[in-house]
Amino acid sequence: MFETKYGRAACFYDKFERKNGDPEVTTYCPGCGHGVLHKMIAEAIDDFGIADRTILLSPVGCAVFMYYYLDVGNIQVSHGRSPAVATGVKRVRPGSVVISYQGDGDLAAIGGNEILHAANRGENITVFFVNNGIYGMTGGQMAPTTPLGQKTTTSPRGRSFAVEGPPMRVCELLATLDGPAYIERVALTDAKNHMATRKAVRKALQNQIDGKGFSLVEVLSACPSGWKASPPDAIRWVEQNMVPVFPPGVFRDIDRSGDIRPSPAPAQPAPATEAAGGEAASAPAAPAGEFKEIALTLSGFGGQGVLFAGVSLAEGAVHEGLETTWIPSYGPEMRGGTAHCHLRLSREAIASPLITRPGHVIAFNQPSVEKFAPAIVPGGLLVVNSSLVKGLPDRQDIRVVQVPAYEIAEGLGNPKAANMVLVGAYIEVTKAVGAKSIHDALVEKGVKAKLVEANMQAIEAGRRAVRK
Ligand SMILES: Cc1ncc(C[n+]2csc(CCOP(=O)(O)OP(=O)(O)O)c2C)c(N)n1
Repeated sequence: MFETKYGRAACFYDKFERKNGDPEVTTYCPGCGHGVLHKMIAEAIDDFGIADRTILLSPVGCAVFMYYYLDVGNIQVSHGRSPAVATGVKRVRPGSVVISYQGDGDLAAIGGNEILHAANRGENITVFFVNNGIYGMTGGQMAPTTPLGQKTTTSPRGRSFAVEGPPMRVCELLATLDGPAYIERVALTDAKNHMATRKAVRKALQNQIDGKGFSLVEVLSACPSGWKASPPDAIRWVEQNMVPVFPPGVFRDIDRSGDIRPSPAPAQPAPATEAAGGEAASAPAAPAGEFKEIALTLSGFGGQGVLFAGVSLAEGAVHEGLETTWIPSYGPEMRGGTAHCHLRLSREAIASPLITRPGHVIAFNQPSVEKFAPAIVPGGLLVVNSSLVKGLPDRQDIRVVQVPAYEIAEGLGNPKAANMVLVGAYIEVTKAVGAKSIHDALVEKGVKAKLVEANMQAIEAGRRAVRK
């Protein structure tokens, strides 16, 4: 009458490929709750047929490598920031099923603020909160949820009300907010409670699919290694010491679909991007000026004016009404360290300011060529300061423009303006931004008239150099 099936949920990878790891086993210790919860989540994903639209946020903590196990969309988030990232992901991809998976250190300590506000906003996401009463991964420090009396590496005499304060009950706390739709606490102890956990996992995912709103399931879970107990003893410890402090139960179960943003039909797969490496970058083959988006990296050493060159281009682009991002990156040195900045100039909203494969690079010195030229997308552009750059990359698939920026700037009697010579050469080749826009933006920003004039002279000299 019944058929018993054994096997792994389909949304687990066949092999858990990772550096220095046995691909047949996970990173979890015997008796740990993480693996059991992963299994329940994976089975629910299979049964609901949502693997292709599930986006799983792996935490910092013992479950950090979740992306090695579940074959879904995976994002690894900074410690505690998962509810904020989940909010962003869900809002731009409302048809996806977004899972924030967090430990008690992650959710209740460093990420206390994020969870509180995501819950209060009633984000239509699913949060699985693994409460093992300690920081497992880092060796068993006290967490906000450590029960009174429990000895940890940072409360060696046992947690006391007077010194460390009492444990925090997250479900009860969040249930005081109006935002959440569903909050339940379960415990991975005996078979009955395993079944309750399985049911809660499914309900929390189904709620999101149905657009009912914020759902959180707290899972009381054993940490035999962190507690220095055998797996059976650790499970008994959950029953005897955690359950009385954190009673399982449903703290909220309502339908918030009328109050929150509607969840439309499943998101379509993202269209293929035009640049290599899967990154939206400039369309290098497009005629000058006819771009949809440019991903540009400027790089040199501190003191060369790399960041100001980037700012001038960015401000000019903003002046033209382009969507623009500018991210600087530099060492702590005042002079002589490395300095780069990454710009995106786009006719559409910019998905991410990060650039790993630039379409265009302006290299102010030789190390910048070594560092960034290999990453330029095929068909891209490399503008080099040939006053300093003698070795060019061995690439036939990009265009290289050499500009003796120092000599040109010296010819103007202003060697410091070599950076703007390179800007001039760049805009002449690409028509990315008009020289007048840069001029007007600098004036608007309150740059002194004399400086604006000197910069514009350098820009014009750079333009002339490449026209020749
Ligand atoms: C910003 C930051 N601070 C601290 C750490 C160190 N760290 C790594 S895991 C962890 C605690 C995780 O504990 P928990 O969320 O309870 O997860 P568990 O390992 O118990 O599953 C900490 C503090 C870090 N990686 N990043």
